Amino acid sequence: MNTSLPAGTLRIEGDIAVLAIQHPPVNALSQVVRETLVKGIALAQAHSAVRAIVLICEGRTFLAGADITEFGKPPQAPSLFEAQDVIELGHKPVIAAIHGTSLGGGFEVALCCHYRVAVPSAKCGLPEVHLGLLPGAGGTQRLPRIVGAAKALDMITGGLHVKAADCLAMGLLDELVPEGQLLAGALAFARKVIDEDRPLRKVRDLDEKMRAARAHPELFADFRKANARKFRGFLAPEYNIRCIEAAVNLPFEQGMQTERKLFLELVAGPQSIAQRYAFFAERQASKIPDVPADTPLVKVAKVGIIGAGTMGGGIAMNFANVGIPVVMVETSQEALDRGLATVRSNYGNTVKRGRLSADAMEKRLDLLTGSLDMQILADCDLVIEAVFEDMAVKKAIFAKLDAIVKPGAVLATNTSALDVNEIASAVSRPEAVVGMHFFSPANVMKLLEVVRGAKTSHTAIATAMDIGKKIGKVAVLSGVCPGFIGNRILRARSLQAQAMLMEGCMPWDIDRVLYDFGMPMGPFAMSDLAGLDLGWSAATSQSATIRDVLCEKGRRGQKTGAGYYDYDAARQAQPSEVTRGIITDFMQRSGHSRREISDTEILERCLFAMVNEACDILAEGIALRASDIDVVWVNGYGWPVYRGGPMHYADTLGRATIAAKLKAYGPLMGAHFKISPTLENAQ
Ligand code: 3H9
Repeated sequence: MNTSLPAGTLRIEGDIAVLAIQHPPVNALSQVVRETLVKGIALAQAHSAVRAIVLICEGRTFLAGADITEFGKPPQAPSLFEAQDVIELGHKPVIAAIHGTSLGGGFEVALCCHYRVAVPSAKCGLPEVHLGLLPGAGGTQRLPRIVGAAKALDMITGGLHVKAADCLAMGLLDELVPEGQLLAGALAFARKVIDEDRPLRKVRDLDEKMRAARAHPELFADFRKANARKFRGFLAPEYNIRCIEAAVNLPFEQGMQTERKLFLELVAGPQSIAQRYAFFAERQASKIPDVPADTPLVKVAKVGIIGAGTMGGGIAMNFANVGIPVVMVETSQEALDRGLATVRSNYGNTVKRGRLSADAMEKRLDLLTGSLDMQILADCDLVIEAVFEDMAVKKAIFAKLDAIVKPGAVLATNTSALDVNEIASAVSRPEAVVGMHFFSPANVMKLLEVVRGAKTSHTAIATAMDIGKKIGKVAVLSGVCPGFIGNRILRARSLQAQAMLMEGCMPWDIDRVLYDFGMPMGPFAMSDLAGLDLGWSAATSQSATIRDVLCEKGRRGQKTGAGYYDYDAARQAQPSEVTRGIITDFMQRSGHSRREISDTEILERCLFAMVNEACDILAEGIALRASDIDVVWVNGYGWPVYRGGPMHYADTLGRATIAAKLKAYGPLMGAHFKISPTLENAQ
């Protein structure tokens, strides 16, 4: 018997009912899915022949969570709780059959089922924390009852997607069934449940693991302390911890009430609103209006990288990590050996930390080869140039590539600021040239700016965006301008920060304000980390800037033990009297006098200058949409995601308010500063 439901079907096969949900793309728990669950389970329960129910999903995944687009809108019946109760409190066993990702509300539904089976490739998790939320459908109460409080803290505050084998080991799954045979495996499991007359197991009734946690109340304080740095500024991790504490200390129903109260507070708060915005902004960034989704792609089976320095090596690791062979080309054996050794040592550190097996490391290293001969790049599908920022050098390399690399390949430059059009002018096929700007360390940072030149083809853009996703990056399209989206905005901030040094601020005053706002570090700490001598030359330096003087004195950043800050042996930064002296001297020489600058002024001038530049970037069409700018700053520069990004932040304050403030700062913003027309005209 087959019954059609609003988002799926109920099929009865002898004494087993199969409720199959179908709600593309990810089977999110929208109103129709909840209705389907309630109706489908109730029908199966009412059917006299049915003795067990299998809940399965069509398409690429099991239920991937609540429908995030419904948050903030009036609730529509039935609620998720109703659907869960129909399952958990029903009188027939329900078996969740999981493939793809069972996440958030989707996993919370699975936890209400009496048994759970999955294919080995499946993953389960409660990732709500990444949306500034907590699992609000019983996840914080049920999960610890199976895995214990300590593991629940890790899994929920980390928002981890846990592999099926690990879920099985923790008791979250009852059985793994062969890949590709989920339905057959789930039916066989259901058969066992019926034949062995297994009980209706309800997670809510488990207490053993909670008793064990009650004997160690210090667990929570220790966890908070150990993770204080990681959770800095975020509200959701703390709320998740409180819920798990409630699971340990309170009866189930009371724990559920705590969870509900804290969930409602989070979902209405500014942090979750910003993080949900960031979730959709990231997905939006991959869509380019004039590059259709079906644009033919170059199949990237082999990658060439020119330059085995820090950047080249880091970029190469991204491809080896996903099984794509990479060849790195250098000009000297020494540089090549050094580059390959750095990659090996980076992988070695990951193995030491237990995040990669030695076997997997060797497999990745096997995919990485080196050469001194550019001819080796002839059969590459994608070549990425990652040498130092010198236009003449880059053009010479591209001219050579043009003669060597097979037709149809994509030729990319990792420049962080140079004109991609000029680089493309060195080849006879400018349509193949695209910018792929990775951020340092390139094997870690998630952002990839894909830079579209005037002649870049749709295929080159689509291939760069697609391969970016495959190597785990968040790719954002930028037009050509100095610094592209990210560094151009960074420059606007740096100009204000530098100007304020001449008005009486010290680097650590400015860094502190931006750190307290939620940035991982301020501009001066960042310069020290990158190295002050980046783009600086001892031969031409004439003590014209504070940086010049610092570099001339050998204070070139963290690597020399001193820059804007002094560094101790553990690389801890300390305010520096030497730097203070240099700045004071500069102020006197240039006739500047000191004035009191408030933290508010520091913050506003830095951030509003960024917003202003971002508005120009948008108006010029360098960024496709405001949210792309936010994606760049969140993923490439550590803008706190709970504040959405500079453009989202501007909208929360009101663009007109920002324009008014900028006008009020007037000449302080600098002789060349102009309020962006879009900001000026904002209502
Ligand atoms: C929750 O469950 C709260 C409960 O605890 C409490 C409730 C009371 N809703 O990422 P993709 C869209 S909170 C709506 O590109 P992939 C997405 O926008 C939720 N839409 O695919 C995109 O749309 P478009 C907890 C969603 O294969 C399309 O689906 N769950 C949702 O790379 C494809 O997405 C999560 O946090 C959603 N929940 O990755 C899981 N999910 O095509 C969030 C996706 O128009 N989702 N969309 O751009 C994910 O992590 C990934 O989407 C997933 C698939 C891993 C599932």
